[in-house]
Amino acid sequence: MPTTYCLLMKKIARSFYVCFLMACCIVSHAQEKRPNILIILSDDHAQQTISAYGSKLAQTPNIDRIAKEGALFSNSFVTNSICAPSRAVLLTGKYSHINGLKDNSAQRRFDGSQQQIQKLLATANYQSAWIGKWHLQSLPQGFDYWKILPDQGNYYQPDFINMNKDTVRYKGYVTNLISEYSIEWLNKRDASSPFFLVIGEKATHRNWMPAIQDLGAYDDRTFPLPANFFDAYADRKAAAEQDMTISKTMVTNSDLKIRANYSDKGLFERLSPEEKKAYQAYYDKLAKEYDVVKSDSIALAKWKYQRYLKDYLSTAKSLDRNIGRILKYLDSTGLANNTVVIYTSDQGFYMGEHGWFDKRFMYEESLRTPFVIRYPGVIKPGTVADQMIVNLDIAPSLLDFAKVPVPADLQGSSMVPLFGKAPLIKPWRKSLYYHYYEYPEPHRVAPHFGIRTEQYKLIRFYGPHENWELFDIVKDPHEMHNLYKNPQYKSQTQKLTKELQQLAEKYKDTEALQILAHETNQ
Ligand SMILES: [Ca+2]
Repeated sequence: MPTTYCLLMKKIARSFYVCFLMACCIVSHAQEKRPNILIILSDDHAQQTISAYGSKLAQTPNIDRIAKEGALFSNSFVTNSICAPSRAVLLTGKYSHINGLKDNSAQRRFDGSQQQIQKLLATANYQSAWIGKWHLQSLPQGFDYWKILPDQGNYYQPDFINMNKDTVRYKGYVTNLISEYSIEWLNKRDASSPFFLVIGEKATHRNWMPAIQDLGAYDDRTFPLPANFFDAYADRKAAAEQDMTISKTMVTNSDLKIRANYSDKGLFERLSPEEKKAYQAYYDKLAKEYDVVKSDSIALAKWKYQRYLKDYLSTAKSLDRNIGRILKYLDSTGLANNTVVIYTSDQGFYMGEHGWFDKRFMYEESLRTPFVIRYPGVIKPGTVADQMIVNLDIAPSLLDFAKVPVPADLQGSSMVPLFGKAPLIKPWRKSLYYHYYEYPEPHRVAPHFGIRTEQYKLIRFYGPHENWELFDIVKDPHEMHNLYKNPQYKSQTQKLTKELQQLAEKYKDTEALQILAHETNQ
């Protein structure tokens, strides 16, 4: 009996040991397989200015490198083309009407107590940080570390809010500082668990103040004017009413820095005496050019367009250089092989199309946003994916990469199946849903919602301009011809309206559904 008892105990002990070893093996395998995740999220950086997207305006070698070593999404979009709401979509994987942050107003604070990507990743032992532009009014919640710019932040000598809630002013250029603090955190993190880091860039937000070394970087260029620069907005009431044109809205002494006031408080107060000297020396020369064209409205608009592009692209130059710095850090530390790197922007931007700067409209230039992603060994280098992705898809994709279950209330889809390792279980979306809210200030863009398919776009403006717009974006890629009242498109319009209704139902957008219901009852 004792012998049998001993043998039995030995057997049980051995089984436990084997189970223990298996469990260890599973845990270590899972940890080994869990990649680090790094998102570089810029602000207002248009696809039209990125060479990986075919731009001839500028070279962006470091963004291009991510695309070349990974994948470029040629059809990447946002759900609400404006700064703070886009960040809230990234964090929650939910539309603005669900996560609660519909616009940039200071009164509308993001509710950080809700479910967010960093909190979900923490369940798989991820350490998380957000460094740089945040813009959500309420302070970050659920991150192990953060260091953020207050509101929009400053380009020179910016303030950062630290985790002890102190606001401290730092010496330097914002894009360089954000890289420095990101690398500092990467160096000091606990290397035994994977990381999730968002580098929130201020560039290329208005008023486009380049680093001193990049002043005049594009002075030898004359950029081609977009074909629809002098758009008269026929049959597009909301487009006619906006206040975001280069010719009228762009401010000469702040946006274009011509005869800027360097002594008062304001946009230029943070420049050091040496930096002020460099700015004045550069922009004073341009004041003479301005004086030559200022009384001719057409010549002035064209001149402002050139100046806008030069300052914007010069600001983007530092952004791309700093992306290179982060990529080099990943190479030199050996982290590159097990890190998902994403470069994207909070939305697209107008580079003179329709005569505009800024964003907001559901038209292509601001609906689109760059999205390139690298994950060695998983994403085949040089992949170009043409499926329609939206920023809603980022959260579920990251969870998928991290092998964390995706909660059912997330409204996007994981892009991971698109990388070709596994067959698509369900067909990818053929249409996307959009809803923009902020009105009237600052740019008087009427609120609207709509649907975009591979060929058509149907938009319903409401509030000040009850209006429908329909575009054939294959035949009319610049969206100049509103076909809504064209009888030839009647059945197509009916089909799209029905699909728009279905998407509003799917995404639980009650405000849009009420507008559509009211219309049907009339
Ligand atoms: Ca933005």
